[in-house]
Amino acid sequence: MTHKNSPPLPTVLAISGSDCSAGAGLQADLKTIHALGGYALTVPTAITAQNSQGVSSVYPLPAYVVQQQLHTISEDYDVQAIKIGMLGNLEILNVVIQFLKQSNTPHVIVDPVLISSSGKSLLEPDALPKFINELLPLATLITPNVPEVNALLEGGGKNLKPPFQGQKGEVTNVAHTLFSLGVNAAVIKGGHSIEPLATDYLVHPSDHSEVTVHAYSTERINTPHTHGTGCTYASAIATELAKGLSLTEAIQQAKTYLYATLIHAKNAQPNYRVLPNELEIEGGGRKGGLAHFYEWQGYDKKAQP
Ligand code: PXL
Repeated sequence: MTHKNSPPLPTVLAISGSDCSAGAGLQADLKTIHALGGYALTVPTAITAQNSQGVSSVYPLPAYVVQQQLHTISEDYDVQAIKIGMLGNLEILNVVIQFLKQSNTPHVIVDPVLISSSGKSLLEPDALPKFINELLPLATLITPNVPEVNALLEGGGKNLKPPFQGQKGEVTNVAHTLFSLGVNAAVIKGGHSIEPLATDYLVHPSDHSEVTVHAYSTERINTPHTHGTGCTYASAIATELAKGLSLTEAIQQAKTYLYATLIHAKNAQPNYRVLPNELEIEGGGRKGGLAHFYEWQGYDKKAQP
């Protein structure tokens, strides 16, 4: 009997830290990649203890445990895109660099997460020079926010004065500086910028050392539930690239997905305990995760944050 298989799913390898609250990190990667129709392979680099109010501790895994996972996966799977988030320390960074050097995966997206929004270090500072000089050039695309752009430029000895604020007029100069550090292409995210819209700028080099800039804008969404937006965005871009979309189309699709997951986030929260400050601060000061499966779970489609 012949059995016709469906085509395989676009296969994305996510290398990042575990977030036990499932808002950010590897769990956000896994949800995003599957919600968008891909298959996620998941290699944790670290275990974090965290909830919607912040990260309390970070435990990087032994580097050989990361290396073994990458080796075993690459023996069996043909990966179309790799998404890299939290790496934790220098030993794990070294393992990932060695892995990328012998991999032929066409799309490598690095989300340069250096510190969590609650202030915990997600990459030990002694790993930053190697992260900049050796990992970034192996990425086909990086996805820094405004503080991360400044941290990368400073770590690479190219800090701008005044620092980058995320405005359109600054983007070309910032792009040239990132390219001088070996960056191949970047989505500079506008979530933390001072512009009225949330505008992200894709920058990549074109002929005659010019910079090509594409802008992607949405209105800013007023919601406290933004935990995992960076992880989700980078994973969504990786999945769309794994499907075969062009870079500009993949970013547009990912931006549209991210917007929908933010708009519906209020209606996709777990049961929280009632805390003493609950009555004073709306949401109890919590920063919950996104509505990754907003299309499937019968959320109120008209609900606004
Ligand atoms: O959003 C950055 C990030 C990435 N990876 C892990 C995290 C966080 C932020 O909390 O916990 C594991």
